[in-house]
Amino acid sequence: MKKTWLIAGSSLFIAMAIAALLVMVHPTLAGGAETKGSGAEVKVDNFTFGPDTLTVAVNSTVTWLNKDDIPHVIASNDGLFKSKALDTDQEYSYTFTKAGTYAYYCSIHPKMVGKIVVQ
Ligand SMILES: [Cu+2]
Repeated sequence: MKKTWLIAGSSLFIAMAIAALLVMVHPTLAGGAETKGSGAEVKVDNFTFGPDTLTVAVNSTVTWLNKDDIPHVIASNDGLFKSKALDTDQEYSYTFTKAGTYAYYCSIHPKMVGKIVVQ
């Protein structure tokens, strides 16, 4: 009886130690309390950005994923960020460290426009 408790207790301790270690090693888990949304995705499909307006918290990383079978380039209107030409299933990420509204477009197809609102 006593031995069973000892085994249960030590395996619980090991599980907690592993959990603590994971939080320390994994920055997105550890930073979860400070930055609300740490990651968000915009899908590029059928010549549109989905969603065309995305609202994220400061220090969020936005990833654009190209699901079209033709290349697209993610370029901010003010030149803050610009991807290389993204082929199918390629992605581009940018981390927004300041609040504001960031308009962007596809430099190959300038009619494709979107907005990232950082607050
Ligand atoms: Cu394009």
